[in-house]
Amino acid sequence: MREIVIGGAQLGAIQKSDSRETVVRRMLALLEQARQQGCELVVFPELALTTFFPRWYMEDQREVDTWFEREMPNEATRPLFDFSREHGIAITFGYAELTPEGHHYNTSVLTDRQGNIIGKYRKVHLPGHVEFDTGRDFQHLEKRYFEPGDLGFPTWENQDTVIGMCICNDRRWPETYRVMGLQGVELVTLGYNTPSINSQKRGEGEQQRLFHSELCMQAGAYQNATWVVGVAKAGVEDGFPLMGGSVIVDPNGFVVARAKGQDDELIVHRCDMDLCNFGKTTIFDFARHRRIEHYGIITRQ
Ligand code: CDT
Repeated sequence: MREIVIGGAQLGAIQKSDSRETVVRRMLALLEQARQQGCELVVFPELALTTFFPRWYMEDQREVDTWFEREMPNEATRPLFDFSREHGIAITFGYAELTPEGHHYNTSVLTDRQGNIIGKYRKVHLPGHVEFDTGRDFQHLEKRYFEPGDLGFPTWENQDTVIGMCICNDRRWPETYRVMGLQGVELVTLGYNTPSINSQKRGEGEQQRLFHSELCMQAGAYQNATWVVGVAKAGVEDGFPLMGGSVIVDPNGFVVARAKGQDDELIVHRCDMDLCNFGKTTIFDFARHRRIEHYGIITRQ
């Protein structure tokens, strides 16, 4: 058996005024819980270090850049990497990345169990809009502040497992999972910040949003015979509610762990990577069953 004890470390709300140091202390408390429960990998949400700042319209690029990290690890986040190294727990979390060349990405990193970064992913599917939108109840300005990721959907082999990452809105696109599935992915980790209500559609509330979120992750897991661990930043941030619903989904598409609340909360499951083998060698044996001559339209404009 190839087992990894995985923790999904849901974070509750982070207010605009909360410092990185405050948030990292909360993340360390979750990591300590994870250590006590024997976790070997802990998954944190998208933009884990700050409030979900794309809800705020900003015109001054200097102000925008205060939400970005220029290097990783940095002073504020180093304790996470130290904890990883000291206790042999791999971690993955999301943050806003400002590169030395001046590019802005919505990024996540993955470490090995020695606290070394072994993988980086930059969010490909950026939802929302560029300019202030008076037609919405609140803003979602990811397209204003980030460029689409330039790394594709890579996978890494670590802990005897093929691991890939995606971020939030990516989980709604079947192509995300399939591109990693074609690389033999066995574990997809992702974090999200999903508003509990639809800013453009009155009446679409939390229940429907939770349903769509799970629907996508369960389908992605089943159709690619992979574990999927999806972790929320939840709770009410400066008056704006984000849904919870962090889950661990097995390669048959079943939810095996689910967060109960909207605060900092750890969900844990002992994940057997060999559970991926059956689907990958039978109904989703891509080499035998895919009919790519009929799929060309997917990659045309
Ligand atoms: N962070 C993120 O990608 N959130 C989106 C909200 C979409 S509404 C503009 C999501 O897909 O959950």
